[in-house]
Amino acid sequence: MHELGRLEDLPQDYRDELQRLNLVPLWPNLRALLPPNMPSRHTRPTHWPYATLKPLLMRAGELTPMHKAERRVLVLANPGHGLENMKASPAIYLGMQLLLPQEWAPAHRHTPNAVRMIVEGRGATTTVHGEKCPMERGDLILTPTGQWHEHEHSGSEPVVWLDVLDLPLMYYAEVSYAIEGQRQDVKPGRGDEVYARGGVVPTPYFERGREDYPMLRYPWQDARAALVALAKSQPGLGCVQVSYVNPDTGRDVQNNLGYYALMLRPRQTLRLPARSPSQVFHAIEGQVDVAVPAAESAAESAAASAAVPVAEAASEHRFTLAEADTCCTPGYEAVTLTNRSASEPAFLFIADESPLHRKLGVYEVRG
Ligand code: GTQ
Repeated sequence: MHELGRLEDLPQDYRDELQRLNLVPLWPNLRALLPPNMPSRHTRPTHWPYATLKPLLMRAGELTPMHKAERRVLVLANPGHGLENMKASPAIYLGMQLLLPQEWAPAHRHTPNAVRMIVEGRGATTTVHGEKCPMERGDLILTPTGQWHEHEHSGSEPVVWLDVLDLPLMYYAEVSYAIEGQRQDVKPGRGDEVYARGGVVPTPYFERGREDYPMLRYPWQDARAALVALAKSQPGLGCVQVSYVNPDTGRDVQNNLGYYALMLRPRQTLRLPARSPSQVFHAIEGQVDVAVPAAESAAESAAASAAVPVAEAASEHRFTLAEADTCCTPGYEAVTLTNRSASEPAFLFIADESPLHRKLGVYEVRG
């Protein structure tokens, strides 16, 4: 690939004239915009241990009352994107949210899609679109775009959950905003009861009544039971994983981000192939080693952008995810997961950008 002309090669008066007229020559920037074979990625493999995060979150509970926070959240920000940009990856925002007993996080709705993965505590509920969803460890609760939601807590211990939103994408597209609202009226009925059994769903006699998001709460005990049954039924299956889907359509549960639960058998090592989407891993049960190999291409792209020291980009990243820990990995890299236990399975919650990549037509598996 031959070298292209640089900005410095152009006479100053020409450059000044271009700038005055809001014009930019492409060729000095072409390789940065369209790097050979591999996109440049700002997403760095990053680990947020719960043991170090939790005391700071609890301190936020003392320092900042609810009416001064509205949402009491510490954002898990990827340093590769700049902490102030509050992204875990190009499309994924992660936040750890704390609700203390008797607190209420007031109703609002917004354009970004959100989910909650409950980390600890009991007795809190999230009311989404009039449906009151209990929050228990490992449950996944959806807050799809535009739907009213508020969180309240009538238990006695702090409740913590992981928020996953497509906020960076919405913000980038200049469509991110929120509307404040009143306390919702709770309607009877729960999607997780209606859709409690896989394989049978309510018959849609009256299409008009059908909701885009028929199920808002995915109880952990059901997802876990599905994984255990899958592992038992298919002893040779390497990747014991389930996808969170819309039970009426079988498709991804939300528009842009995909959600999955993975079981690793005792001592199992699983190599996930290099695929285009960035991923987030959260340990629900067990301890899991995560390895992202040294990437030659990352070193090249870092050298090209000079944003990251080459040594850092080129080194292998290894984390041990303890229970309630969270990490993220960049796209186009293989990820190897190992369950450290010789006797117990480990369970991970995964979020990724697959639905978005499929819509963009850029979803890739590189092996
Ligand atoms: O709970 O509604 O972490 O609106 C960020 C924005 C949580 C929420 C976040 C939000 C929420």
